[in-house]
Amino acid sequence: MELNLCKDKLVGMYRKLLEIRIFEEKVFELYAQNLVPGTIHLYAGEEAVAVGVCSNLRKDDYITSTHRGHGHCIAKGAQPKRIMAEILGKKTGYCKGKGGSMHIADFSVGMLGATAVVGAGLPIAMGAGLSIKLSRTDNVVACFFGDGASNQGTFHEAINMAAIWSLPVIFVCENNVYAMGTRRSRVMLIENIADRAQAYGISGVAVDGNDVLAVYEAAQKAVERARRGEGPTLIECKTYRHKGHSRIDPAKYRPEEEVEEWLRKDPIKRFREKLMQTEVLTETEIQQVEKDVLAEIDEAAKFALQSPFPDPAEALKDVYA
Ligand SMILES: Cc1ncc(C[n+]2csc(CCOP(=O)(O)OP(=O)(O)O)c2C)c(N)n1
Ligand SMILES: [Mg+2]
Repeated sequence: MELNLCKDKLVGMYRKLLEIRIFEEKVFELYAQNLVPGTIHLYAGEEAVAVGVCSNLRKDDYITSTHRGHGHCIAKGAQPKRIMAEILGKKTGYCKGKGGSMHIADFSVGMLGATAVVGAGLPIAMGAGLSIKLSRTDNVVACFFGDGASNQGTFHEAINMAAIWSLPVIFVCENNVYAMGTRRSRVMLIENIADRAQAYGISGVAVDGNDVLAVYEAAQKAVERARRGEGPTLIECKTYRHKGHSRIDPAKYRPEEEVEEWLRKDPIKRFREKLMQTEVLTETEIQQVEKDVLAEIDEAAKFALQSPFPDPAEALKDVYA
């Protein structure tokens, strides 16, 4: 193993990767049974990004998320059963069933919120960074966003402001090749989104987003820099979503060979192989982790399915402030 990480840490990362994948598979299964009232954007295939970054964060650090947020929530320590309940529109969900998949937040673990508005997490992360700086703590905030979002004005404004004020923000671009059905190369001429960091005078690095240890290492440097008060970093993680953009998208715009190539680079398969090759885990231990995670997600789904829907009389409660 290139990185000097203890067995507990590595197994914890493997478990999180798997938790996200199995959670998303369960969401898809429930959606197919018509049990999901709103839309969903699945994170399967991109797990190494959320896990590689969040494994460097403390509970009192922050993250902001996107419309594709289930994986970010789980990686930062939010409870899968309450995320699942929210997705199913149940009273026990994070927003009492009124927000759905794209509005999940859990301030108790520093998860500041998913958002349906592409690029909206960037200025929120910048603001959180400013609050950390003014409070003089050594916390950091990691901001997840897509390749599409990096063409929004918020990307440029938030990064520039974080740069000039040297805020403790780690900007994490999840470049999954597409923004809905639009290929990245149709909407930007540069190869690496990370190169945009130069325009703001900060460090930028592009990494294999399907290699959890590569993401971990890049995030570790960025987090250390931010904690020392040396300002933001832009990390571009090259990755791919296994499913279509959202629940109704069969993703016919993607060439079959491209999908197959990325499936071969599956982040979980790769990490599992590495853990076995380096004798961190045996086949039996791997199977045990998988069994535990399957049971945990089954339990989460059961909890969500058995929970009641919110009372219609409370429809407007907690909605307006
Ligand atoms: C401001 C805004 N513009 C457009 C949309 C519609 N929309 C939803 S997701 C999406 C694509 C986002 O692509 P990317 O940032 O690459 O994230 P990905 O879905 O690939 O994770 C678009 C255009 C929106 N929700 N908000
Ligand atoms: Mg994208």
